[in-house]
Amino acid sequence: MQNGAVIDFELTDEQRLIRETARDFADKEIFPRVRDNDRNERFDTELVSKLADIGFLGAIVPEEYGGRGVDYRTYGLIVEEVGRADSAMRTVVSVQTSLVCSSIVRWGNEEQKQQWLPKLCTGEALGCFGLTEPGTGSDAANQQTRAKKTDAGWVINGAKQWISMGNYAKVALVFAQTDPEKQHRGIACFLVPTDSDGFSSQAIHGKLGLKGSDTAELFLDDVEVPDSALMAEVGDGFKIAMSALDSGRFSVASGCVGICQGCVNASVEYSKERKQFDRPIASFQLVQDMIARMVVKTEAARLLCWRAAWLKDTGQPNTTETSIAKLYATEAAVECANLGVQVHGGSGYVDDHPVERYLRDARVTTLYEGTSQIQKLIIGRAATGINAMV
Ligand code: COS
Repeated sequence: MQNGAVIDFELTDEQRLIRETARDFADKEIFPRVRDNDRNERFDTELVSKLADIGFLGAIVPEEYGGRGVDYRTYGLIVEEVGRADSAMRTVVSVQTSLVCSSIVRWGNEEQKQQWLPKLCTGEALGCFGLTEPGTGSDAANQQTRAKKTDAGWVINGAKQWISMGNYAKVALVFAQTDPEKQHRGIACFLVPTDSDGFSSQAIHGKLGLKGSDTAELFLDDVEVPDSALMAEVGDGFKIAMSALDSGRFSVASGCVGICQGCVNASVEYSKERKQFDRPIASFQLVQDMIARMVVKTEAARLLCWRAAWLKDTGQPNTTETSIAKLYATEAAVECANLGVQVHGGSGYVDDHPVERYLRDARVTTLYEGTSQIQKLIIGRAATGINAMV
């Protein structure tokens, strides 16, 4: 503990109210549409607009730029509720808020903030985060996209892979290498309007889950941007990416708490209704074992997220604690969803119940925004002082 700050498990009245609003929105607006969107692989832009209208895109952005100015604890509560209803919509919230908006808030100049944040918060513009490439995943510093200085600004060439909202975004944060010899210290981050000449995208289909989410490959073919598109300094790009992921991993983790809670809720309800051997299956010890395991994982994941949020809200270093929350919550979501299907038996294998979707949607969370293995290496490095990544 620093500065005499203490973790308070009580939510404030405002936090309770926002959580109730988010819960209500999730139940009334998202849940009724999620199965159809999932079945039809539909990116529901109307629902995205509703998320924006209620203030859930860019909630942590200061009010002067169109956000709600809430703290991370409150943001996490919103993300949990959205994630309980639909991970595809939760991905929209996470990418827009954590990867895009929080980067501009922290690293953008006044002009860039004025240009993009109000539009991102109202949903007038979606944003995407162009870090991962076809050949560059965990080794994020090894960017193959190149940015070359010209008299008029910069020319960018390269490709980006697995980019959420890449087909709908109006602005892309594009990470590009300016001088390969400088390695990660040569990377720059650009705010690239997606209607720039030479910028194109292609949808990626055939995903296991997140079928209601838009996923794209981006192509940058001699894309010209002015100097004003550069965010912070040349060479700050890697730090921008890592700090964005500090926020993004928290958001993914909070969404996974929502998946875990959704599995508990669905499993408790189903097991009390479903009868076998003349008794509700909830009365069987082996079913209660599965439910108890889900409950414990849910609570533990939530508390790890709240700890990470508290560190962020009190301005303390939190990269390791965010990785701990991300690792635990994402693995917990996969385990809870798997247990949820087991509690539901054959009924859990079809989409009349949410658990099969939870399982498919949870699976990507141990991959994106840093695999579980990357989180372990970050945690292991912090614990031992030895970098096992080189
Ligand atoms: N915030 C700000 N700066 C950070 C930071 C953070 N959270 N973490 C690291 N940095 C800075 C460091 O301070 C260091 O700065 P200097 O160059 O001034 O020394 C620089 O970034 C390099 O840091 P580090 O040595 O930790 O980098 P590594 O090359 O060891 O990082 C990992 C390797 C694996 C941690 C990183 O590449 C990573 O997170 N990979 C996963 C990428 C990922 O999550 N991809 C998913 C994309 S979104 S779907």
